[in-house]
Amino acid sequence: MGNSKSGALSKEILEDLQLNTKFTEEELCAWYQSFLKECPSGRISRKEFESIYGRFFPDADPKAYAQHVFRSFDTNSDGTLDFKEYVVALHMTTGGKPTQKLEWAFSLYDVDGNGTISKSEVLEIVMAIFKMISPEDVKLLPDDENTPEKRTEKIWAYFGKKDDDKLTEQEFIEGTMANKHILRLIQYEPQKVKEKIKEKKP
Ligand SMILES: [Ca+2]
Ligand SMILES: [Ca+2]
Repeated sequence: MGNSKSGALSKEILEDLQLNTKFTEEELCAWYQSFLKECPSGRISRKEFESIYGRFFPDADPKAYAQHVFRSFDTNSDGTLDFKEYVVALHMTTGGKPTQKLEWAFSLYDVDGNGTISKSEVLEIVMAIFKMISPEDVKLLPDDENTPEKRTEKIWAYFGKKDDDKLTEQEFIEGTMANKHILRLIQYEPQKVKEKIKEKKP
């Protein structure tokens, strides 16, 4: 933190990031410089994060989803993302091992952070995902998953859970690895929807 003003990444953070991600020292240092240009304070606030997200989804309402993603990235819960949290987040969501992605997905769905996922937490995230899908794309979804409620029912049934049951991290990760339908339903994949549209066009 003390180093954010000097423009150099502390040795400790650098070593930690090299150990926990696939990025090289050169990549991390170059990345840190551009991070500081965008965020001179060395930290991304929730508002800034929402506006960055908004730029990627100009036609949708990604605010609710962005807030959940921000919470899952802000691992020390101080209300800002520092460079380390930012890099770890990008690593987990883009280049990490499947289990790392699912660990992240678990933290996204565990809205209150109590270590288990309830059905209402699944519904909350699925509702946020639906706000990012345009009405035309929703029409292309199968009938039993074209509302947040139906989609949540389907996910919960795949996990074999009753309404008041809870999912542990292990159950969540194992269940999702064992059933690719779950993986598809818990993710937001605009690209897949776009491909479907292409297929349907004459
Ligand atoms: Ca933080
Ligand atoms: Ca929870």
